[in-house]
Amino acid sequence: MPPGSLPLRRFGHALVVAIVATAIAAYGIAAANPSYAATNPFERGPAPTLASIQATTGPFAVSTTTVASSATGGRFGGGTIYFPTDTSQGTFGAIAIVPGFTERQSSISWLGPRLASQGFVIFTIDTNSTGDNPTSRATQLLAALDYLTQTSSVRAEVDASRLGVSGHSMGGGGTLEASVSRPSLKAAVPMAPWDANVKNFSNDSVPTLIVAAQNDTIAPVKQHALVFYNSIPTTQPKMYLELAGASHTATNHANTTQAQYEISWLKRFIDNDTRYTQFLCPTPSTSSTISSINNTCPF
Ligand code: 9J3
Repeated sequence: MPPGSLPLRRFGHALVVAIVATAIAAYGIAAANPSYAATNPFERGPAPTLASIQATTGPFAVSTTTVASSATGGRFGGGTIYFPTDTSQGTFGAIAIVPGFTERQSSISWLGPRLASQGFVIFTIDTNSTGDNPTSRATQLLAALDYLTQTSSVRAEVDASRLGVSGHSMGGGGTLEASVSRPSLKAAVPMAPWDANVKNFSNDSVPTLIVAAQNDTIAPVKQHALVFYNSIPTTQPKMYLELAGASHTATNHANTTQAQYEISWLKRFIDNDTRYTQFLCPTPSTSSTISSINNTCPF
């Protein structure tokens, strides 16, 4: 027997002992806690149903806290954080949402309680100026996420590795631009996106749900939403949801069609929660509220 074999064999024994010990420990945790699943640590809330994703309020109670514009160092215009009060399940994924040209938080505020009550931290923001362009809105969205995870009073409740962005109109253009700037984002939801400078998002790798409005005369889909959607590679998870008969500001007010697909999208890609895949794949059909719908299932 070569001289080196004994230490090697000893090391091998130690490794086996370690593996067995780890397996016993893992089994012990699983046996002691029936909710411990070797599946998805980011899953939050009960198994979804069509009724639960269409409901105006989800299973989590929500509180709010405001961020003054004076607290941001000029990086964005302040905002409102909507957060689940139950922290017993661990941290939550989070998204920042920015309004459009001339708009303020009131244009997006319905999404705060709607999405947070499903188990996300939602930061609706104002811009420094209501005239800021999409590129500036992108920078402000990312600054808001940094504020949320590093400085805000709820930072301990936010999982900084599971973040997303959303916005309306110029804020939707900003959402797409922010995705290109920060590919580590897990999801993006541009709403009636408008962007005159950037039309090609072939370098966007963030799973993106574009919510478009069929009768949008301010950001016509053939010059904006559809162009952006088609420019994202078909190898990426992406989805195009066009609200039937809707105008540019359709997403400024609560609507069930947007909510059910947006909740499913955020759950699937921010929480990696495949319990929601059933609402996204196979690609849903058009309906009385959906004039066009497309995506890159499976996911
Ligand atoms: O943010 C938006 O609603 C886009 C509106 C728009 O057409 O801006 C033109 C300057």
